[in-house]
Amino acid sequence: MISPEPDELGIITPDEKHGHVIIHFDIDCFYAQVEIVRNPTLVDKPVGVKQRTLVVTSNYIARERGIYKCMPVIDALNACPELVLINGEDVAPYREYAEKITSLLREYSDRVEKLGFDENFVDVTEYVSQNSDSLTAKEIQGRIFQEKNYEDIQKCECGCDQLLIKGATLAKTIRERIYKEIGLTTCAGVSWNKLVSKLLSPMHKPNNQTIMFPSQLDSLMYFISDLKKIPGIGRSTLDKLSSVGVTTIAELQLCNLTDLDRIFDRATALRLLKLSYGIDDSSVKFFEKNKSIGVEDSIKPITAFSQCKEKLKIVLKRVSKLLIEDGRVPTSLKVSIRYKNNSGDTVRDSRQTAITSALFRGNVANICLPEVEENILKKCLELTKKMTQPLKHIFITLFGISFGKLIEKKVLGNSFFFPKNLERVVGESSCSQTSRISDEDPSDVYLDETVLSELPLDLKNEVLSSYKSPKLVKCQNEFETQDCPNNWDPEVYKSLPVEIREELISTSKRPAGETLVQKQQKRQKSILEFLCK
Ligand code: TTP
Ligand code: MG
Repeated sequence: MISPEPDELGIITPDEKHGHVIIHFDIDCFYAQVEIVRNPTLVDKPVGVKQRTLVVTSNYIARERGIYKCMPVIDALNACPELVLINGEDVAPYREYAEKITSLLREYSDRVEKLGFDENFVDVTEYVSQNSDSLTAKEIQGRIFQEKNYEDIQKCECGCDQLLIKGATLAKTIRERIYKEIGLTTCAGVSWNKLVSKLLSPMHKPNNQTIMFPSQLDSLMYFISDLKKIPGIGRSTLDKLSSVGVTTIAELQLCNLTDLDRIFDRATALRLLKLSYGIDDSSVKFFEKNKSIGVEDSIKPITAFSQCKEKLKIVLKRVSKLLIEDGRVPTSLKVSIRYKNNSGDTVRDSRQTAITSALFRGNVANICLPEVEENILKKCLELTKKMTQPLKHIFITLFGISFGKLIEKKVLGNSFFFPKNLERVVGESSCSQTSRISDEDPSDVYLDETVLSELPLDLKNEVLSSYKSPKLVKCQNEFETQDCPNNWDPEVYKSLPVEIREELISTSKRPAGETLVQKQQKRQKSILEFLCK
């Protein structure tokens, strides 16, 4: 053994700070539960969800009858002939439910990090600290790792135990809400770091939660034992470790950094050593919307280019639904195909192109309009053509359409201009480049330069020529979804800070303001109608 390096080994001794409360949520038999919520008559039946030839998950009744994840359909039906099998190849409903859960979790923290479809980390430290009194419970909710009595557990000097206990109360409350409001049962792990919470959450499946305290960390890592169970240690890392005879957590703990330096860079070596001790200082990431929205469909082979449009249309309809739910406007389009190349190998390819957000006329829901749909299909076909042109024979077995570079609708982004008496509001909000607008002339029209620049040239000229002397302004901030009073443009209203909105409401009640606003709204309506022609 080579001598340890004290500075770095100092970092990996189990003395990390325990100031955080991190909950890992995992939905029980996710796809199967969603199917049961959608069809409650299935509740007492063994239910499996299949994709192609595999049962990708099943409810716990089916699991008791021998069904396991990714079991071949044939074997599953042999093991449990009464199994109700549901086709789960369309993942849209699962996505919808996953999003419902994420948005509920976001009520408790901005730090909500998705892990796959049905798992989320939530850093609830701030919520727990701010709601400490209401989370004080007589007893610890859920189970304690290894069924210990809290009284027998060595208490941590930093006082984090109480914070974690309150975190467990919160985890229970959240799980109850998910069940009541969305209909799904979940498991949860409560601890001070992501790794430990993730390792704890499946310990009492289904519909339960597990908490652990820092003094139990060594026991947890000893109990887990298998390196494969540590998230963040993937196949290639496992192979490298096994090449030097390391296959268990205990063996990894015995390594020193210099041993690991031979096969990993220093940062990776350090991270691995820390993980083996249950130390994970990665923070829960801030919630981030998906970077792209897409759907892929396996299809019966098609052998002529003329058949592509019909298939692409089906995929486009599905992805459109997701896009509308999301609400952001895409500015890139990608088409993927799986096909046989000229050597007869099945391969995948994709091509993408930029699209202008003006295509959607300010609202992504317009993707359903026949002419918009047709326009996008045309682009999809062009991309498909680029991929299939070199082929001697067409043999396509999958189509995918994905929209990317999604942008939030900007302030005024789909209203094109705003009522003049918003000028002060605009000045005070984050539209810093907006010029101050005079109060005097009610006939003034203010057009959003950014939106205008996205229009095709002919439309842009038409808009500009429709108004005597339009003033161009640039707005850059993005809006949150909020309620809007009847007499205001919702998109503009949504962009404003709460206090400004309150002021706005009172301003809009003044008769003089009302007339001006109404005038401007009329104008706004007409321009929108003009654009929707
Ligand atoms: P998991 O969380 O692994 O499983 P689960 O939620 O069904 O069951 P558990 O109670 O053990 O948490 O996966 C989440 C969903 O992902 C699952 O419902 C179906 C889907 N899935 C696949 O599509 N392919 C796969 O190979 C696996 C394992 C899951
Ligand atoms: Mg799950």
